[in-house]
Parts: sequence; structure tokens; C-alpha cells
Amino acid sequence: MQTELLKPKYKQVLRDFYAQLRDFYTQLRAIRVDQLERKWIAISMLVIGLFVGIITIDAFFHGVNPPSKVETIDSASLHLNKEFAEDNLGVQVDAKGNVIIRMVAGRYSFFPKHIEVPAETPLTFRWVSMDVLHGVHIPMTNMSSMIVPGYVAEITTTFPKPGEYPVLCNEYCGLGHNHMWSNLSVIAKEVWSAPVKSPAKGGSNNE
Ligand SMILES: [Cu+2]
Repeated sequence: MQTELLKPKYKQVLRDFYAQLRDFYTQLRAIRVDQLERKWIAISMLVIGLFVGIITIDAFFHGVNPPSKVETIDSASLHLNKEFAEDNLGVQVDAKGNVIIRMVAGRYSFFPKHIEVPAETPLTFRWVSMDVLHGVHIPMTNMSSMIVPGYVAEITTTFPKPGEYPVLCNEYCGLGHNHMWSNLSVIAKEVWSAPVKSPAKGGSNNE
């Protein structure tokens, strides 16, 4: 009974809305827009469309997603987790020759404290947090990501030039946040050699 009464009301609302839309369009058409301005509006729309298209194709066809919130992990038992156990952290080269770096962020450091990676080589970084939300930022490179507890943040990047880089936390994680950092040495490709067994124990950074 009630729905029967509401139906004409909805129809009226829709009709009003349509009328307003039509008015708005007529008003819009009446505005004099310069020919040049029209061109720029069209170019802007094209650029926006192009970007939305690229993002859509990358997301759905190439599987390009934000670095975090893709793979889950239990942050409370990282030490029991084979991949992120203390002995397994740091730089490793897998069977296919890919360089993989596993790092744990915890209040207030990144573990291991110091790593050495080759320049001009694709590096896959896998970051996890053992406690709260952290971030990782390596200035003057494109390495920047949140490290959300419960998720693995995986980023593949290449450092073009050898040098010393600080690894900084860029998400406020507590009172010691501003002391949370570690070192990354990018070494010339020819000089770098893969660690035989991950020497990283988190602490010593002397050669
Ligand atoms: Cu922090």
C-alpha cells in the first residue's frame, strides 16, 4: 500500500532532477568559452582519460598493485616464520639469480642494521613489521613504502649509482622514531659478491 503511494513521488523527484540537469546543460551551453580554452579543456580531459586508462590496464592486466596490503603475514610470530627468521634476513640470491632482501622493521630499527647491495641490478625488497606501523624511505631513491603489521611490503627497484644511503622510518612509531634508521651500501656491480650465507645478525656494521 505504502509503496504504491511512494511511486509517484519518486517519479516526480526523478523528473525534477532531469529537468534541473537539462537546465544546467542549457546554461552551460550558453556560456561563451573561447576556442583556445575549449582546446585546453579537451586536452586536460584526454590526459585524465589517458592516466585513468593506464592505471586500469596496469591494475587489471599487469597486476600492478600498491606495494603493501597484498601478502599477509603473522607479525607476532616472525621469529617462527621460516622466511623472516633472524638467520634468513638480509641479502640473498635465489636459485634463479634474483637478489632478494628481507628486512624486519621494529621499534626502533631496521634489521639487519647494515646491508650491501649491487648497483644497476634489480633488487626485490621484502619488508615486514614486527610490531606497529612503520614506513621505509631511502632518500634520493624511489624506495618509499608503508610497512603495515600483518602485511609484506614487496618492492622491486634498482639503484643506479654506488653510494651510502640511510634507510629511514617515515611513519611515526613511538618515542624513538627519530632514531629509527639503518644503512644501505650500494656497491659497484663488478665488486659486489653475494653473501655465502646471510651474515646479517642485526647489529654489527663493521667491515
Ligand atoms: Cu618510525
